[in-house]
Amino acid sequence: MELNHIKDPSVLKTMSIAELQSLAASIRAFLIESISHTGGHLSSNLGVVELTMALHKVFDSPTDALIFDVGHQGYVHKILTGRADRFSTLRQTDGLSGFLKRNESVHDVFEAGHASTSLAAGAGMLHAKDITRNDGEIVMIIGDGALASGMALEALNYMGHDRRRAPIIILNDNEMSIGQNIGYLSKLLTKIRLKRSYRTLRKAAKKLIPGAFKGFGAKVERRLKTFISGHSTFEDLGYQYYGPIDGHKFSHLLKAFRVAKEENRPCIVHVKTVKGKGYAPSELDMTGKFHGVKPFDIVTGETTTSEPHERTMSRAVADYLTRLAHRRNDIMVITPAMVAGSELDEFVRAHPKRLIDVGIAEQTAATMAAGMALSGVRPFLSIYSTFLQRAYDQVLHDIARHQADVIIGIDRAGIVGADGDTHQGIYDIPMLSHVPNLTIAHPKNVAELYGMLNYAFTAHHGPYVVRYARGAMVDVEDDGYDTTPIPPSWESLSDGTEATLITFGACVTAFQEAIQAHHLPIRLINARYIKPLDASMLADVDTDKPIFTLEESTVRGGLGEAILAHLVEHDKRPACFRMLGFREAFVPHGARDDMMKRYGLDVNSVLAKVRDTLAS
Ligand SMILES: Cc1ncc(C[n+]2csc(CCOP(=O)(O)OP(=O)(O)O)c2C)c(N)n1
Repeated sequence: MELNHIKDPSVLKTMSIAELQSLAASIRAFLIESISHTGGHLSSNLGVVELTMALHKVFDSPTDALIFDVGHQGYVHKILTGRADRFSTLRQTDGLSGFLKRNESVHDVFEAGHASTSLAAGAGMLHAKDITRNDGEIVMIIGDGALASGMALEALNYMGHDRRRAPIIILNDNEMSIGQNIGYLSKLLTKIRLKRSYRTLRKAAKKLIPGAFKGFGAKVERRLKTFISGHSTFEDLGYQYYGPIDGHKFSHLLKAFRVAKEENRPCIVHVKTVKGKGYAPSELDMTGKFHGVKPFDIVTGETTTSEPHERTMSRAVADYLTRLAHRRNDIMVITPAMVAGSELDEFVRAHPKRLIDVGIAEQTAATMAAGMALSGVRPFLSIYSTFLQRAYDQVLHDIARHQADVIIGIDRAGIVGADGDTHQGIYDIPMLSHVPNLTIAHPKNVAELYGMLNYAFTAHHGPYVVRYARGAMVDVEDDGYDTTPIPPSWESLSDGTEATLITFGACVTAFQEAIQAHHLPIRLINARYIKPLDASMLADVDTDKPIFTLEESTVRGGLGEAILAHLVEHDKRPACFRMLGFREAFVPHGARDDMMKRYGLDVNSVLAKVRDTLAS
């Protein structure tokens, strides 16, 4: 069947198992081929081909709401809901989103990007049914990684208590988060899977050796049973439990989903899938390399873009930490499930006991860092800007209030590109800049990053935040490691007298080059510390001439507002003050450069604005 011809999931309704299997094979081949060109979330989607098809066969979307947690595994759902023809534009500017989007399809009932929201969203939809009288089912599809997060566990606890409502939770258990899963819940799921094997074993043993489980055998069996008692945990929480089901066998999936549909109390269907199913490099991947991929060669599995060979800021941070941990034994790194994303694999190899991956648990990661710091260890909390949003209270209440010596490395600060609106790193400055005791830095390059880290680890007391962007930074190799510490201060990089431009990050160098090349009469200030402001440099800024601030962040609550407030408070009212950055908008997915241009924040657009102001 031509996948482009699928307009909606009704095509599945009359299909036989053989036809479903054949379509599943086509979908898998299509995913591998298409993602090899565009990049995207490969493994998670390959794992849920049969699962998603079976859901769409048994349930009637959108009357029945299918809520996909995160949404990164929603590609099969997209194909079945008429979007196969747009896959060549996946995650590109103005193209198909890599997550579910309500404006793409009526079948996308709830959007995400951050993990573990599906159960709470479903709980809300269940309550809404009391008023709307909508009688559709509410089906939540969540991975074993996401289920272990606090948000998911809270909603699991909440929904289990109400036996009048009938949420259907589909647990997609592939024993993996991005990389290997961690925590007790993953052990519990293993126990449950073992129980199934045990049942099969017991049946076989009874057939072969009558009386196998009498006397001493019975004792062994009792022991085994106590060990393998995982399933009752879900039952104890109030759910009818079905599983584990083979997630690649249509007959099993269809049967289980039909039973769940008839159930009139909370139920969980535990589906066992293989992450990356059908593509060997992806099936064998234990580190998360194929979870989210760049364009790749299908035969070798190797990336076809040059980017990975370049040195990223994440990599520079990881290299620094790896070397530092050789010198100092009080350094620990904490990450909430992002070892691969933040390129910490090398650190783990070098210092396996010094990295703690807490799973998708940003709040726990932040408070753990505080606890560690107050116990004499120097933790580096490595966290994406977007996911730090989950841990605002923990940063404020546990880290900052205690003046804990935690260094927070904010990865993916700024525009992130293909992941889009749910992942943009443009909210952490407003979120953190008003928090007492925090110092916030953002280097323009690797050398500056190392100078800041040297300062943070050797001279700074209290919490220290260092932000760095996604993408390649090729300026300095490891020899920058011993760079002189850079304490809070700004640097003035050109001495033009007609206007001042204050900014930070990688764009500083681009502006410096453009100002020099075009002999522009602009004073350029590198505000490498967003907090504290450099009061002595601000005292020296010419407020009779236009001042521009530029940040790859939201303007409200950002650096520009802080500078303006400071100047006004110090009786230096600027004649003309323009704050450039993102206004009230969620910035969609697409190439970073495209987005910067679209919002008028690229070097050329900014300099054009400065020129216009000077000319007027
Ligand atoms: C709050 C939050 N933290 C981290 C992530 C990054 N992330 C995306 S998918 C994923 C793993 C999810 O694992 P699982 O739920 O088991 O789904 P799978 O991909 O294995 O199917 C992680 C950590 C995220 N999206 N949201």
